[in-house]
Amino acid sequence: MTSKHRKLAEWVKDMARMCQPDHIVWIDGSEEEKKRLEKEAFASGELIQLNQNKLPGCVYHRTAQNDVARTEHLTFICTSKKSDAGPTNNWMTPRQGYAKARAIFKNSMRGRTMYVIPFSMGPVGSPFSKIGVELTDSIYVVLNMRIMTRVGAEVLQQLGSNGAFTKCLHGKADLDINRRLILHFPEDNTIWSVGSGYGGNVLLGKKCLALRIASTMGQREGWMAEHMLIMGVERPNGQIQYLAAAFPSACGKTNLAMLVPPQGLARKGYKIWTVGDDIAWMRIDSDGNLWAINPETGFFGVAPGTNSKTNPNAVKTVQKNTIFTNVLLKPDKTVWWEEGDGPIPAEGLDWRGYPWRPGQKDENGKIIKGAHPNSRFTAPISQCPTASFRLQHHHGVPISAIIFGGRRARLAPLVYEAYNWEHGVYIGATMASERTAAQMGKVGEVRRDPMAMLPFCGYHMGDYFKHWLHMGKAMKKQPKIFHVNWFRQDQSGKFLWPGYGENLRILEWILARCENTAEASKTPLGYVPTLRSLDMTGLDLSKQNLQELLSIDEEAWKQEMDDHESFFKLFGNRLPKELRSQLAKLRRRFSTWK
Ligand code: GTP
Ligand code: SPV
Ligand code: MN
Repeated sequence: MTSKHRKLAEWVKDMARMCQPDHIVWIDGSEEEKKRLEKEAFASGELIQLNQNKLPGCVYHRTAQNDVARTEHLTFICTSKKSDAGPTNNWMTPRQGYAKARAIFKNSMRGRTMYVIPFSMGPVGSPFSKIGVELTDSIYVVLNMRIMTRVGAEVLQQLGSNGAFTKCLHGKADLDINRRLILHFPEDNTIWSVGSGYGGNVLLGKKCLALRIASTMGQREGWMAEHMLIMGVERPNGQIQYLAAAFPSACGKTNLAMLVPPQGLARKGYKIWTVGDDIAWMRIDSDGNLWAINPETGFFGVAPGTNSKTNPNAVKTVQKNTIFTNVLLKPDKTVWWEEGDGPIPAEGLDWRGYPWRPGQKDENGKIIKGAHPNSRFTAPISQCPTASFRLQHHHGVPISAIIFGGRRARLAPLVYEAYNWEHGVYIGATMASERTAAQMGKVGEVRRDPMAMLPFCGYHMGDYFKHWLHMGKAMKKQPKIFHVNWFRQDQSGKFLWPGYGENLRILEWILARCENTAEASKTPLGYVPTLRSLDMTGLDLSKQNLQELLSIDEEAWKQEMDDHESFFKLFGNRLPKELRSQLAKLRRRFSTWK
């Protein structure tokens, strides 16, 4: 396979001249190709074939030990002007970026093959969709991209002889963290990633293109690229309402997107439809409303904590054709992870490849985990029992509500509703969450993560807030905006809310609010459910706990508002005045409360 696209062919040649691969192979997306690549990777040890009776089509991969999560400190937005990257991004000039990375890429593919992956984010040919071409020297990346995106001949055909595409270059080089860079060049529609083999750093269609680069395109072209799940909730009358929800990494998007209704609500006959679990591209359609697609075709989900109780649909999804990364390998060539299904295995090889037994401790007395906390599965959405029938739909689904949320052990109530779009943008802009294992750094530290986009917004975040306000004004009917917190804890550090499937009780309230049929009380934060407005049938939760979950601690919020204020200072005069005025309104509501 080659291309009649002259610029594409030239670019591939240029990159090959720099990286010096022994071979160049164009990816066509065929089954035969998959078998061939797997066989090669089994032989080299890049992949291990799993038990084909128990896990047909599944493979296993380990990354380097220092390469298990996104490295935000090595991720850069390379623009001519620093102010275009803004205060929340690492910045270099394009010149610096290319020069630094070129030195690492140079000759780095000697003895290796360079794969050329034409891919489409979004259904091929949809008005939402964007095309990219990723060059990589990793079979693992090729096999992941084949699951996560639409690849191959069909995409090349759509590209034609001079279509636009994002130039994505990835090389493992020597996997040295000191020679690792994830660079974005929005002015050139280009991404260069070198020195890593971890998902979010190397599957360039995902965070790099579909969020960082796409967010800049969205700002320019009048649409939105967001770190959001998309799901539909169907009622027995057949009516489906769709929600989009932005939670930071490892805060529950995959779980919510495919939730199973709890026993107590079974009589109501809800059915859940999963459209996406990580990324939403949203635009205003000809009806004036907000519509969304999931540009991906697979899940790259967190493994630990996934089991038949917490997420039965994910468990069913990963029984075949799945790539497991950094989980525990059992002697029978099946896999396991902490809080996974089945008995804790008596032995296995841990994510680093070392012999492992339960309870084993390291030299500091800490329990050694079998699976890395950020170990992941890559699986096709089409295998999910709740996969939406609209996944291939070129116009996506209409969005009724947008939900923000994060991990806040103390502060944020279980759910509240914004007074209007502008207030909702304020809630999104001031979101915060405790850090998880999905990014390198100290786990548990609270950080502001506006719209869950802190690591993913490809331009000045002040302008990003402005874009949100602008989009709201351009819509005929704005979705309502909510904030949720599944992670509130009691004094002893136990979660107050059972979460997972039970979250449907909160979604039910949210959807009823969208139709003005649920009760709420006015608070300084927004509308909060009255105790009787939530259906708690079959849930063993004391009234006292529910009250605590919905409570607002005025003193703590005073501190929080001061924090919002100092966070806003970061954006200087590029902070939209509407957000400053929302903060003043919030302060005023607190001062006249009770
Ligand atoms: P990324 O793929 O990193 O963007 O993460 P995500 O937002 O899709 O998070 P995911 O659904 O994978 O959940 C991450 C972790 O949070 C898992 O360990 C889950 O078990 C846990 N989790 C998810 N939902 C809930 C919930 O409702 N309550 C509690 N307590 N934990 C949850
Ligand atoms: C996240 O960290 O938000 C993820 C996983 O979804 S990764 O693709 O690695 O970024
Ligand atoms: Mn994510």
